[in-house]
Amino acid sequence: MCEVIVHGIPGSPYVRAVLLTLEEKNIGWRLAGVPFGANLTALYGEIHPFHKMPTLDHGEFRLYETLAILNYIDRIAPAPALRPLPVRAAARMDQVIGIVDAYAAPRLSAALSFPRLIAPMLALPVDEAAVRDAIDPAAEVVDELSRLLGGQTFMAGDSLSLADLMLAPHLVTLPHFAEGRTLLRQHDNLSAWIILVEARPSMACTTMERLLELTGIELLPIEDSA
Ligand SMILES: N[C@@H](CCC(=O)N[C@@H](CS)C(=O)NCC(=O)O)C(=O)O
Repeated sequence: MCEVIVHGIPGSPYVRAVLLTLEEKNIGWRLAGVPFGANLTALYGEIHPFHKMPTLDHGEFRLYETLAILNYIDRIAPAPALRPLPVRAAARMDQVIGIVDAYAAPRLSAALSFPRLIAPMLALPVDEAAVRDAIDPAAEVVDELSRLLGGQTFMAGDSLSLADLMLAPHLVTLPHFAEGRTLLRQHDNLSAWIILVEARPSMACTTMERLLELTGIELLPIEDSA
């Protein structure tokens, strides 16, 4: 198989979803690390026209949009299958992936995990009022994901699917800060899901710490890295 290169910032949940999928498929990958903020440069615009991440290079083939990338990986490496065949399980997987992109990413990761976990590393100021205002919208997302998970083991049923891999990077951060723990308090099923997913070797291989080490990127206070 041609070399697989993923472009993105270590710590980005979307980037991690792609790396998790590659790991679950046992496909080797290299992270072309993008320093924090460097996605806004004209140079990076040649890699992703909308200056987002991730972008995947597979040989000569370049692809962005995380869902497209996850589906592509599942097609080029069919085992283990990460897209369920039963129609309703597949629909649930697609629904959860849509919820992640539309609601979990902005309301959980951008509005809460970023100011609580990443901003301090970059010495960025935190708008406490904005964090407070973010709690109720975040709770709507967590409540709904918990309702959809119900008594199932994984988001789309009994086996791991792309829905779990897309969602995991946005939820596993919650136990690491007070507001996140409060959001999970009423949802034993989601807490159990987080423990189950966190135990996968793919998660250990894709922590922000490991990705920083692999890429040699340092998280510096913004004024020092400018
Ligand atoms: N719909 C896009 C969303 C990608 C996205 O929002 N990525 C975040 C990374 S977590 C990003 O690039 N943020 C940087 C920015 O907005 O400047 C996808 O599925 O790939």
